[in-house]
Amino acid sequence: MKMIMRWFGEENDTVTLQQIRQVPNIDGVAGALHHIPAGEAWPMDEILALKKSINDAGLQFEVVESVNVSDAIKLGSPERDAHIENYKLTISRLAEAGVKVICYNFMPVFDWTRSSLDAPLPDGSQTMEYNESIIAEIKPDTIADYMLEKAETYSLPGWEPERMAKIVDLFSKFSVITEEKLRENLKYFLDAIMPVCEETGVAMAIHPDDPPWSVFGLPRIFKNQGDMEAIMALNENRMNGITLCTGCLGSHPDNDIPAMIESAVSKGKLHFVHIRNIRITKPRYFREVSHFSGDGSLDMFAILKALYQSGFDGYARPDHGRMIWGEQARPGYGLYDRALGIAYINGIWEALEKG
Ligand code: DNO
Ligand code: MN
Repeated sequence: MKMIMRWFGEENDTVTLQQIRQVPNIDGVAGALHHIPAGEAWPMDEILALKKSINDAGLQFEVVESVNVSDAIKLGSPERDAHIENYKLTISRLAEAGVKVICYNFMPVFDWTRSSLDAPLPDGSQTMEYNESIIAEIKPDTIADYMLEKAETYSLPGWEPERMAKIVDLFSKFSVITEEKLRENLKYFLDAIMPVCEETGVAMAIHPDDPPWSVFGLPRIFKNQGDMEAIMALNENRMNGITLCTGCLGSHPDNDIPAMIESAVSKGKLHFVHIRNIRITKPRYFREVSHFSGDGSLDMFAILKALYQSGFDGYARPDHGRMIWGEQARPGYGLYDRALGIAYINGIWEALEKG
């Protein structure tokens, strides 16, 4: 298992590569060209510049998170073929730069959804929280207003001000897309890109829907093991694989994370793992907590044991962390709590290896 951290780039991250380099057992970072809109091809010179800055800090650049999939591809609208051609170009260019895994998601309109980005925990730290009763209040026809009102303090990925005008339009377009149709559109995308992945050795790793149930009435197709199996079966190629996010899938108590790990690894399709713990206090209400099993609802030892025993040899990263010790960073992505998470994972892993 290769340990990495997500890094948003010099301009977008409060954490430096030099700091990341000092985390024990760190191999590299998952990076991305965040300013390139979904649907466009990533320029080779910019990919190489990103690689160089990462390599110069003594770190590997083998995972990209994310090359975002455009709304046209998710909707299956006419521009999708042009966007897929661009995606294929990006895959080949990333392969040339030494990238092995691309993490992406197929969630309509938004990436992960939370009701608060800085909920207080009893220990005085801040964390992200999901409270269904707040989310349920937000209806598709009022969501743009809600986002504008919150824009100053509360900006989730996908909630960028420049997207707001498009949001209402996107909601109406996705309102006619069933889960079955969305899955078909994912298959269309995968079938088109798999030959390039096969040829270049780049694995695609889809991230589950976060939270793993429908929000704002939008269709969701990666919520549980059944969905995961269906996605892996959409295209048999081993390069059509999974990012297993423990905190995301684990926020639904029915999801058996060790079983999902075993299944995906046995098919050679687990390429990337996001490791994080959450505490569920009532259905559809959870808070992100430290990685320590005792702090949350997930048994981190059982999860790591499943990875170890199944012979997982892909990439792993701590997912979100709490904001601790007065750190100011983008929600979920401070240095301190994620570094603590890695140290904890390292300890469990060493114990597993040494029996
Ligand atoms: C949350 C994060 C996600 C992830 C994207 C992948 O759990 O891991 O924001 O990066 O969904 O495309
Ligand atoms: Mn994740």
